Amino acid sequence: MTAVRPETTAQRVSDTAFPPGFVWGAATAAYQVEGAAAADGRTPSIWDTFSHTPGKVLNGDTGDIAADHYHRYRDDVALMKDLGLKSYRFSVSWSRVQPTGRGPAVQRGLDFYRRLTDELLGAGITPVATLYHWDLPQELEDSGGWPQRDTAYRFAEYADIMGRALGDRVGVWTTLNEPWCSAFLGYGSGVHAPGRTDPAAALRAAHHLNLGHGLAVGALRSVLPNSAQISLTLNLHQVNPLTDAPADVEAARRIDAVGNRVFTGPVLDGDYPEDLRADTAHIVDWGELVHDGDLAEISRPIDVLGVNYYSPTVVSQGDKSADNARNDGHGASEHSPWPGAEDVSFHLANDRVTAMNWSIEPQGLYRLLTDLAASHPELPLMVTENGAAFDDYISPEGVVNDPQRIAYLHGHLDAVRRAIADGADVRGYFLWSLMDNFEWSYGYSKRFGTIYVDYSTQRRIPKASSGWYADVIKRNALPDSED
Ligand code: BGP
Repeated sequence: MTAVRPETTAQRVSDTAFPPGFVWGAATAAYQVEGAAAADGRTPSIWDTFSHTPGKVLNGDTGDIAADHYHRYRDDVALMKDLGLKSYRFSVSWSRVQPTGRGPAVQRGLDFYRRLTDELLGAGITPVATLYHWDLPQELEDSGGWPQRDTAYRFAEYADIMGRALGDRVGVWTTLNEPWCSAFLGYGSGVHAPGRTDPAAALRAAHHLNLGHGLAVGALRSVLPNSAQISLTLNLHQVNPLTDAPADVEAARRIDAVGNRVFTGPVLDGDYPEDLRADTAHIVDWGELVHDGDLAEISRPIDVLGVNYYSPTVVSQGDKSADNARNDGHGASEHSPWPGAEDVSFHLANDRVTAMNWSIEPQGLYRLLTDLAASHPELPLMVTENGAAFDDYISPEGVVNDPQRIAYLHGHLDAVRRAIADGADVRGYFLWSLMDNFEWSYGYSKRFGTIYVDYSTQRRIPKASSGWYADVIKRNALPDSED
């Protein structure tokens, strides 16, 4: 029997509404959407090399053409305007603006981002620029990549170039997107570019990504106006032990250390956690890796923390099941992306899964946001990615119905709203993704967009979730469940 809750209209509104000025956005990343891989002086990044290496990406897909956003950005901005987006989060292709990763910038590359941001501003959409979404210039990888300390200094130089080039029109900046993936999938499990499988290199990469972030914050602060907002986006793992058994709780601690606190420790709290150093002392010499002064650079204050969330992480100790790699959600490899926690097992949180086989659990996002608010109450938060892949297709009537995505977004936006109501300072939400795109090692097989892309014609078809999201944006509130 369903109980009728005695609610007033005012309570019902506050049960669905977001704070005034809440930032409604959508996100993409350069290599996933731009295409034009060799246009206007761009040189290969590690993702060009990796995707052109047989066997690395499903079906041999590459980002050579992708969604051709490089040429179609005007039409795409018009679609964003139709959606009513307040903000668009994109990333800059480093090798498009500084092909060798060193030295002077290429004007034609910078001009693309000038045109894109002008178009956005003209449409009343606030640009949010991410400097690094995994696409290191290949030349820098050839010199050692992120495990090499110099790469952090090269990144700061590139940040300086971008700050000078776009600082007059971009007010919100993110240094790195999901450095966990860059370090541990790129250099640990090898399922991402550059595909190395060396746990020591992965930990070294993590430190140099942190250092690059800190140096880039310094570089950006010195060239941007005081009003600029600078952030870092992390894919924090919302870790839960499978049972209360001490061994499972210990497994959760280890994954939290090498999945989360390896970044939040130095960036937000000024040091690497002792337990992380101890767990990985047999893999890397932290005393040699972390130089005097590094932690002061890395912990420079940021204005907002970007949080990407898709699914929770459930772990247990031992009992290594065959599903281990698949269930950690990060792709199958014989090599673990979890240095010092290689024997931890991963489990689905429930069997309601997306096309990525990631459990759908909105409460994980609520917990992540409220836990961050409790541990770092002064730090504003922004959900910089959330969304889901489903097997979308064009119906005979020519439309794309994606009710599962609508349900996913509704559940997760409600989790954000509840976190705000319970005191978390969440400033905005960016749907991943604006449009279908190159989903890394899954190629074009996974569709995350709220806009469908027919890759054979590059035709864009807004999915049903687009209309739903546009309505949420317009009302600044979720629909009542009976809507
Ligand atoms: C983004 C990618 C997306 C998607 C997501 C998954 O930054 O660009 O395409 O893969 O991360 O994140 P995670 O692997 O952390 O769950």
